Parts: sequence; structure tokens; C-alpha cells
Amino acid sequence: MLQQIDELEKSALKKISSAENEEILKAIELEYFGRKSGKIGEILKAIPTLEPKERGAVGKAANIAKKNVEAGIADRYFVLEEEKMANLEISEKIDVTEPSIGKTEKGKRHPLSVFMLECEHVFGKLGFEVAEGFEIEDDFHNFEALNFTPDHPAREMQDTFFIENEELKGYVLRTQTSDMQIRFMEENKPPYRIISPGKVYRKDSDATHSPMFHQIECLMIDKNISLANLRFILLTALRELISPDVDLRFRLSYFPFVEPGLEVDALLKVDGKEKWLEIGGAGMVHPNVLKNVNVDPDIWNGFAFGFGIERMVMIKYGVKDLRAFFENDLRFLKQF
Ligand code: FA5
Repeated sequence: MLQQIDELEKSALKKISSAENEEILKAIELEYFGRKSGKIGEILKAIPTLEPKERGAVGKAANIAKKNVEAGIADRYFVLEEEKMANLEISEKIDVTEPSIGKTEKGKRHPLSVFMLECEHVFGKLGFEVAEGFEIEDDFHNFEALNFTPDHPAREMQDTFFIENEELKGYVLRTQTSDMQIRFMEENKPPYRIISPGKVYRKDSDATHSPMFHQIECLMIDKNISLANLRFILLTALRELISPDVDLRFRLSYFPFVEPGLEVDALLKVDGKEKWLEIGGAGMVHPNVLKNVNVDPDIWNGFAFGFGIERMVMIKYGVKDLRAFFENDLRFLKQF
């Protein structure tokens, strides 16, 4: 019986080590450990029928053989799995340099994305860093800290998508990138020079208004800043971004977070004729806004402006309908 166990173990280990795949190994496992007629089980079942003096030695040998065969199977599964993974690496390898089959076209960035990157580059040269914000914003950062009290009529101009869910009550899809003035100032110490491009949302839809559009915010806070600094920065940037002969004019306007508040018009050539076109809002940051972020308005002051990116790109390329940017018609997009 002891010799039989020894032979059984040897032949099992031999078969296991030459099992080429998991299926074969599974069959071997069944042959030795199958519930009904597994060879190891048969031996263990036979032990009680042996002479009592033989039982101890046979039982011990059978259990050692059982453990060795089990361990052999487990090791082989591990080796087969490793081999499989190594082969996957070869069989699924992609040669990225291989030429494609058929006609292919190279994609490129969307004109709005290109313009935003150009803004980052141009303002970067003027010493402005980029601050990125969130599209889902709380009422405090979108409105309240910007001096819009809860019942302020200026909220009416920026009707947006409010979230009704109880847990998220008070959150909105932000209506303006001006929220980043607050977020950045909360986290950093003055002086500040930032731009913040991104998506904003309003309840608007026509040829010049979209429910989702892009704005770029600019904030400069330092000592003794004036509207002359605003004009210089803006004109320098727009001359590089749009055209060297852009000119600017300011009209008085109202935004709760600036005083004075301005509407900015740019003089541009449209269809060969010069025209003043409104491009965004601006102004000197309101002392209340600085107080809301613990910046002392007796020491620090500055300007902010915010422009619609679609508007700028429409002006730059003479696009008549803003919706064209979002229809993904390749005939339109390929022109840029
Ligand atoms: C604002 O959003 C202010 N946050 C701008 C600002 C910043 C003022 C800093 C002062 C200081 P306004 O609502 O005017 O302002 O929007 C700014 C620009 O966004 C507009 O001039 C226009 O170009 C663009 N815009 C507004 N609504 C839409 C829309 N629905 N679709 C596309 N562009 C829009």
C-alpha cells in the first residue's frame, strides 16, 4: 500500500508538471481529487479497511501525498497563469508606429479650446497664472460673496439651472467664471494675477446665446491699481489674440461685484467695416468682495473682467451663429 501511494504521488506530480494548460490541469485535479472517484480519495477511504497496525503509517503517507499533489497543482496553476499573462503582453501588443489601413484624417483641437489655450499663453506672458474652477458651484461663490444678496435683482440676469435635490439644494451650474475670483482669493494671499477660463451655464438659447458657453475671467489685485492698468492689460492681450488694430471703449454699467462697473466694447473690422462690439463686463473689484475673502480694501485694490469666449471667437473669425460651435459639423470645424 505504501508503495502504491508513492507511485501514485510520483505519477501525479509528473502529469501535473507537464500539463500544458488550465483545462488539462483541471482534468488532472479531478482525476486525483474528484468527489466520486478521485484516486487520492479512494486511498483515504480504504484506510479503515486495513489491518489496525498498518493504518497509522498508510494514513500518514496518504496525507503527505495528498498535500504534495495539492501543492503541485496550485503551483502549476500559478505558472500557467503567469505564462498566460506574459503571452497576453505579446499577443495584445500594439505597434503604434504601424501605418493605418485606408484613408485617415488627423484630428485637431476645437476652435474654442484653441482660443482658450491662446489666452493662457498671452496672459501668461503678462504675468497671469491660470486658476481652474468647478462647473457645479454653491450660491455663496457664484452669487453671495460677489455681493449679490439673496434677493438681488441682478440675479435675474443670470438665470441658471438650480438643483432641486434636497441634499444639493443651493448648488447651481455656475453662471459666470467670476466665482473663481472668490475661490482663488480665499485660498491665496494678495497680490493676485489670475485668469480662469471655463464653462458656464444660463437659461438662454438663440443665435448669440447658448445654455452652455465659455467665459474667461481675469483678476488683478495689487496696490494702486487703476482702470488704466485694466485698459493696458486688456488691449495688449486682445491685440495679440484677435487683431493688432483692435481698439477699446468702456461704457458705464452695473455688476454688483465691481465699482465702477463697465461694459467693454472692442472696435473691430467686420465684413470690411469698423464696428464697436460688446465683448464683456469689467470694473474695479468692489471693496465688499475683498472683505468677503478677508483682503483689506484699504491696502489692496484691483480690476476684474469677464468675457464670453464664443463671442471673441465669433468676432475673430466672422462666425454669425454661435450654435455652429456645438453642432460638430466637420465642414464648419475644419475651417479653423
Ligand atoms: C458676467 O458674466 C460677469 N461675470 C462679467 C464680469 C466679470 C463683470 C468681472 C465685471 C467683472 P455678463 O453676464 O455680461 O457678465 O456676461 C459676460 C459675457 O458672456 C457677455 O458679454 C457675453 O459675451 C457672454 N455671454 C453671456 N451670456 C451668454 C450666452 N448665453 N451665450 C454665450 N455667451 C454669453
